[in-house]
Amino acid sequence: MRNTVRVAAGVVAALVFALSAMHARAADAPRPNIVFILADDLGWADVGFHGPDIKTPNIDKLAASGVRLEQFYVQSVCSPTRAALLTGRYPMRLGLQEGVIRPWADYGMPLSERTLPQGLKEAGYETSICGKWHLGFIAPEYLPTRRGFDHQYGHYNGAIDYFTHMRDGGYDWHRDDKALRGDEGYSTALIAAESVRLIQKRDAAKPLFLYVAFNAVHAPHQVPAKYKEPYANLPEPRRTYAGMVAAMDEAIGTIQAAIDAAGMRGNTLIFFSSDNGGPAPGRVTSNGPLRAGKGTLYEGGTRVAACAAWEGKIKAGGIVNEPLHMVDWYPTLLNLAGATLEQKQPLDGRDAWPTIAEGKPSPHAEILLNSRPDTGAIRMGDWKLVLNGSRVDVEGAAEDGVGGPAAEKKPNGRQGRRAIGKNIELFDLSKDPYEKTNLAEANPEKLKALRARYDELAKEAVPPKQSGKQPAAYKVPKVWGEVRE
Ligand SMILES: [Ca+2]
Repeated sequence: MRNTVRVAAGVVAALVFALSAMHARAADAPRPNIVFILADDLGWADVGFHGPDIKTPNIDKLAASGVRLEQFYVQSVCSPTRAALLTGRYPMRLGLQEGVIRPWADYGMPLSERTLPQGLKEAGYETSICGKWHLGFIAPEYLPTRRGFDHQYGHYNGAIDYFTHMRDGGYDWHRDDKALRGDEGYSTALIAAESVRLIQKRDAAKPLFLYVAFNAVHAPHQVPAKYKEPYANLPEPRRTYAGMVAAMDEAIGTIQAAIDAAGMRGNTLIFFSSDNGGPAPGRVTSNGPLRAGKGTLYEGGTRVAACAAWEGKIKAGGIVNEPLHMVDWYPTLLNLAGATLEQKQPLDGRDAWPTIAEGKPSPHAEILLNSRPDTGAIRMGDWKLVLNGSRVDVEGAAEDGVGGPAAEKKPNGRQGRRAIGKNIELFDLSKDPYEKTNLAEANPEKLKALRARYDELAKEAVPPKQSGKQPAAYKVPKVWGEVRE
């Protein structure tokens, strides 16, 4: 009994200590402005700091002013990565582990989720999204201004037309979740112009969270001619794609210039990455030596070019070689903002700030790259288990408009629905970063350990939601503001 009391007192003391530490942290939090830039479908080697084909001086400059995250993971397609960022939770917990949210989807990111902008707003931030949402629009409650953003500008869907801003018969260009006519032009330039406006017109009494989610460089492949002129050496469609990357790089330069002009560089954390690996590698994008591309769980689908900069806080010219995942930004940013992490839903993300700013090891014992009924992957240390890796996220890649999914040319087996466990691959990324040698048979103990942890996590998945095929009677949701005649 006495021992029980002593233990209980110890627990209380520990709790009091933890709470006071948390409050101290909140009071001391640096509360930087946050400019979080996400490219869409950019290949790993399609930034200047990874590959020779395409010049990206502004992204390179940003990377050189901070650290490159060389083992930064995302989901293999668009909507799941965005859900991971905004919730800090693996998409399998949200039913978003398969495909993307297409125009006719009858679901969105579950309303029960607390979002990153909600947390930042609670901590006193001004919150804005500029660009692509892609997390649901079936009803007004699913729209950005109802999920924590003070300001919204841009589009709800993937694969919009860069000039007409149409998707499947619907006009998809909005401000503050109301249809916006009159902003004509190339979407990449419009997103940059609005980002600049939001920086200039920010409420100076509050720190700013600006989420810049370009539709660039996702298909359809469209760009004003001047941007592709320097790339006559590249065959189409890669030439046009290179021009689209150049236009996005220019836009990122414009945003950085606005940050400098506002005198914000010293108290602004800037992040840049792609939302998934490059589709159709070799034809449209380049993932360099990484295996496969968008829609797959190999490195070419899930490891992306990424960098983070904050003058005076992140050492310039550094490289972080520790594995991190998009879910980590949720706790990392909320901690930097002095916001609370107390919430109903448990997080998968871990605070990555000590890894990024102080060179500490990854906060993860493992990273779950995805878990679906027919495919999945997990990384533990340098080891990676891929289950049925020949299965491509066809629905996620179907919006590419580049002739099908982003499979490699010779996957290990046929594509299609197959029971998980028929095609098991184990890689040692420390010796084999390009996933060429399957060590599953040679390392049964390692295989068993990774499989056991994978199975444990997979049990926590909820059934995947699916958009399916476009219904014959499809009509643009009224919530877009303008419906098809
Ligand atoms: Ca994407």
